Amino acid sequence: MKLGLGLYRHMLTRENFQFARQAGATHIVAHLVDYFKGGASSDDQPTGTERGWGPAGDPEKIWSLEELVDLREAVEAEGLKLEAIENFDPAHWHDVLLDGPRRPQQIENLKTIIRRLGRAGIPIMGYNFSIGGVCGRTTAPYARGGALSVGMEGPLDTPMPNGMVWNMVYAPDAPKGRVPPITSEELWRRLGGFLDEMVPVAEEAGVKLALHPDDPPMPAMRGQPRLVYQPRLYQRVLDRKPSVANALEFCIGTLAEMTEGDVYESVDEYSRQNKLAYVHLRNVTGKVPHYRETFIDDGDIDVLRVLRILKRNQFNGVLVPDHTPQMTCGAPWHAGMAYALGYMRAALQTLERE
Ligand SMILES: [Mn+2]
Repeated sequence: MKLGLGLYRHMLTRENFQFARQAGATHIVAHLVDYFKGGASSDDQPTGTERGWGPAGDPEKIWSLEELVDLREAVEAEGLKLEAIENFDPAHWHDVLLDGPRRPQQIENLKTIIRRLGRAGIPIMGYNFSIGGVCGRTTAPYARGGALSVGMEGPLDTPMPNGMVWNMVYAPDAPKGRVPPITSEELWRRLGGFLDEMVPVAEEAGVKLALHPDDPPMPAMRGQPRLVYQPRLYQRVLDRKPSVANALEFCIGTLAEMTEGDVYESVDEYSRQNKLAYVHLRNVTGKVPHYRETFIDDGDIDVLRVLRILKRNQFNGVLVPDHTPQMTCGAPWHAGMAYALGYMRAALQTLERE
């Protein structure tokens, strides 16, 4: 198992690559979507508002081969490897999620992105097939010592306005109105179509598509169904299109927030199938719709037990701290991440010696 750090777009700098290396990481997971244009404080994971995180990216500008290669080289220049890109930009695939008129063109663009990742030598594309996206969470001093953290204080049923998907705004001038609700079966049909078209391209490009479960894992949010909100639903994704390129961005915190199943059994079941492209690791207390993200040593999950299961099942991919509480100091995000990385590094060294 290898240790990595996830970095938001504005953090993809030499300083942050050095920070990751100094904290013991060997790999980087990079976000190219900018979640912070809506005014969220620039280092925190943003939480939703009525307009979500704000505007999506430029629909006409899909990520170029050159920028992907430049990023990989910048990461490698600091002695690290670029393991994955995390998340498509809603500007590039809103009609894939919504089954809108631009779907055929957007699918072609996503295929182009996957081929470019392959050519750039980036092995994984993480994605979250979700209409509501990461929404309905709150930020408050939930964690130990009053550290700012993320949680959930009940369901969010406010329907999404037109022009919004995945908790971002892709069409600010969309006519007034609400995105019409769909059924769960329709959402699975859309995922199936996406996998049928994308998986063969990913196989050929040598890239793994890795699906994140719904965060928060509720059966519905904002009037829209959600895909993977119980551990067993991950299996449905895998069975829909069996392939080495149809894999999981395995989020242990989200699994622990689910109302069914057992987090250790889920880790065992999916890692035994060798379906984990990479792992998001964090701790949490409670389950949806009332949970709080905690420091990695301080929640419901026995993290060492999780890591032992991964080791036993020979998972040799990358683990990144998912989110972490912000620590009270001049660099709240970095201190939180350094704390999580140090804990994870110690845990991995302990396992290596067992
Ligand atoms: Mn996650």
